[in-house]
Formats: sequence, C-alpha cells, structure tokens
Amino acid sequence: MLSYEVNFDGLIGPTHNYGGLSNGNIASKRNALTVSHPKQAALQGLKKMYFLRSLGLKQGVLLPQQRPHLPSLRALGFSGSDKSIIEQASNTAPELLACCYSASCMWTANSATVSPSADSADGKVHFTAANLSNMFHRSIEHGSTAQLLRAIFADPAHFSHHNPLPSGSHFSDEGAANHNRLSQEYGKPGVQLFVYGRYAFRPNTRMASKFPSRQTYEASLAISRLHQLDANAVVFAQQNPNIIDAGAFHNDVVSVSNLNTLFMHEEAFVESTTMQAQLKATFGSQELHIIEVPTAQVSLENAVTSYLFNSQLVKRPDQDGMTLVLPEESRENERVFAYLQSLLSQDTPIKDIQFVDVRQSMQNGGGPACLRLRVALNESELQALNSRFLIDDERLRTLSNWVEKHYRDELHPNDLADPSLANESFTALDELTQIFDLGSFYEFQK
Ligand code: SUG
Repeated sequence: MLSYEVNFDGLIGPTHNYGGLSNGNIASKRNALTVSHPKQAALQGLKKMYFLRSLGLKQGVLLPQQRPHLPSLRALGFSGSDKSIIEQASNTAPELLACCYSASCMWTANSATVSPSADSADGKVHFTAANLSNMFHRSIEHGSTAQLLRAIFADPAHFSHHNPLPSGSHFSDEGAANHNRLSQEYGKPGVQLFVYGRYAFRPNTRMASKFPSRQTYEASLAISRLHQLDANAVVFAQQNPNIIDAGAFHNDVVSVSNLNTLFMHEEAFVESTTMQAQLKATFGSQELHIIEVPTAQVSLENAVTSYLFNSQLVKRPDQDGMTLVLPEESRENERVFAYLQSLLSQDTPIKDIQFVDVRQSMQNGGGPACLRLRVALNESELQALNSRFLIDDERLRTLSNWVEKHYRDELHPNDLADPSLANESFTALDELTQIFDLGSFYEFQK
C-alpha cells in the first residue's frame, strides 16, 4: 500500500505577537514587546504550505486556538464580562494577559507526538497531545489540540488518541519537536528516536544550567509505552545540555530526519557516537544515513541563529534525492550557506535546498520545522481522515482571503489591552469554524 508523510502546518492566529514568553528561546527574548505583523505572519505560513504542495507533497493544516484564552484567565480568578476580564488582567497582571493572547499553537511540531501504524502493536496511528507544561503560555494548548486532533483523525478503526501526560515537571512533554522517526518507507516499520533534556526521577549527571530542559526522559518513555512501540525499535537519547544552554530549546533546532536520513549537528546529543551506533544497530541491515555537521563548519551560535536544522527534510515524489526546505535566515548566514553548498557536493541523500520566508514566526523562535506536525499515513488512513484539513489550492485561497479580511497588519504590545482585539479574533475564528464545518468548536462559541 502507498504511504505518505503529511505535514500539518499551524495556521498562524490573528493575535500573533512577541510576548518574550519563552525562557531559553533566544529569538523570543530578543524580540520581546516589539511590534508584530499578524497578517504577514499568517500569509507567510500559507505561502510555505503552498510551496510544499508545489513540490508534490501532501499538506494539511491545524487551526489556531481561541486567543485570548479567557477560560484560563477565569481559572486564575478574573471574573465578569469578557471586556472586564481583559481590563482587569491588563491592569493587574499584563504578563498573564500576554500568555493568554499568545498564538503559540502555530508551532504544531509541539502539538503532539505521532506514531505511524506500522510501528504500533495494534496497527493504528497513535497521537498524544503534548502537555507543554514547561511554559504557562503553552500549557494552555493541549485541551484544544487534543480536541482538534480527535476531530480530524476521528475514525477509531485507524486512529488512537491518548490524553496528554499528567501535568507537572516530571512528565513535561514538548511533542514531536523532540522526536524523530527513521524508516525505509513511511508505511514500513521504523525506529523512533526520542530525545530528552533531563531525567525527572533519576539523578542527572549532565543537565543544562542556564536554560530549562523542557522534555523529560520519563515523558518520552511514557509515550513510547502508550503508542505500543516495540522496545527494540526505539532509541532514547539525551540532548546535549550545552546546546540547550546555547539556545536550542528543542531537539528540532539541532537535528531533523526523514525516511532513512538523519541530519544533525555534531554537538546535538550527549554521547553521540554511542547514540549513532545504537541507532544503526536498531535500524538493522538496512541503509541508514547520518549526516553530521561539524562545529568547525557551523558553530552552535550559527546553528541557532540560522535555524539550519529547523528545516523540513522532504522527499518529492518526482525525485530520487531529498530536498531540504530551510528558512531564509540560513541563506543569509554566510558560514551556513557555504556549508549548504558543500553539502550539495557531497554524496548524501540531500540533493536540493530551497528557502522559505517565515520571518514573523522565526522572530519568536519558530522555523519551518516548528510550524509543522509530521503524520505518516498509508492510503486507507489518508482516506479516513477529515479531508477538510488537507490543503488544496482552493482552500489555500479561501484561507488567504480569510486572513486578508480579518487580520491586523500590526500589533503593538499595548493592543492586547484593547477588548476590540478579542472581538476581532473571535469573529475571525467563528468564520473559520464555518469554513471547516466544525460546528461550535471554540470555548467562546459554547
Ligand atoms: O515554545 N516560542 C515557541 C517556539 C516553538 C518552536 N518550536 C519548535 N522548536 N518545535 C516556544 O518557545 C514565543 C512566544 C512569545 O515569546 O511571544 C514562543 O512560545
């Protein structure tokens, strides 16, 4: 049976702003409280989807969540009308208002971990929405994420959904941003590589000291159990604490995989040689390509600022080699661009490089790979999902028109205090549920 990788990109929401909310994410801190451009951000995201489709790939979309998330503000003691809640929060706790306004669910690589049916004992595709418990503004995403994934992948004959892991620091889970899968074909059994930053219950011999290690080993292990993975086909590896302290807050800032190829920075993992040997042994006699980028060619700083590894490594149906879809920032960084030229002259599966402009997202630390959730599906699973969430050119046009109609060109930090922004956002989202025929999906619609 044919099988595919479908990338589900986050549609960037109308309240995209720079809150400076993520400790350890250098771009988020650097751009804190600067003016954002929500319309441009969403159009950049849609253009990326359009571009990937033009490469012959299957493209899906995940919807923005309700922001401001008034249920969270109510849970924190603000009461009264929507307008009054926003006014109280902006006067007494602007940091909470900013968290509840963040459009961070756009980074769908963090929305869930997904295991394809070929790897799971029950032959189903497994989903666990990430609890994102490390950062408050992200910890409010998982309820709506789980609800949306259940609505898209509804057929229980093919899809199995798990509740997010228990909240709290022990099972802190950041989803697919710390998860890679290697296989010869999307629909054939593969090896899943789970990357964690720290142990929650065992003593840590090495751990990042400056910035938080968001993913725990125990969270990754729990997901591998929930997804019914073969213990002989999973590898757990620790992300190098130095690289977390250099600003790589997720593993997808320093590595990316597709099919039988892993593209990684030399310093991405603790005990990298052992990890690679384990990966090769687990992969068996099949061919596995590990492309390791030396620090001498791309420093940690350049890896983090250019987001070289936060690219999408994809296999176009019409070509033998793979294409690396990178952020424009990688082209602009001289050292990184020189490395990319040398990569193309080497004998590796990567034969082509392409660049996309997702600068609005990049300024919050989210590159092309952060904006997408990979879901490997076979033909019958593809037929079973809610096809409204698969993008074709007509849907892209509809969504671009919707963005043009509802989004602001600019958002200043003070605009969050203005209740009319909430109304505009809800009006836009209400229309979106009609486009996707979702019924009453958002909290404000109930
Ligand atoms: O969790 N930024 C996100 C970026 C997520 C990138 N995702 C992956 N690497 N997969 C984060 O740090 C910044 C929000 C703000 O500051 O307004 C933010 O949440």
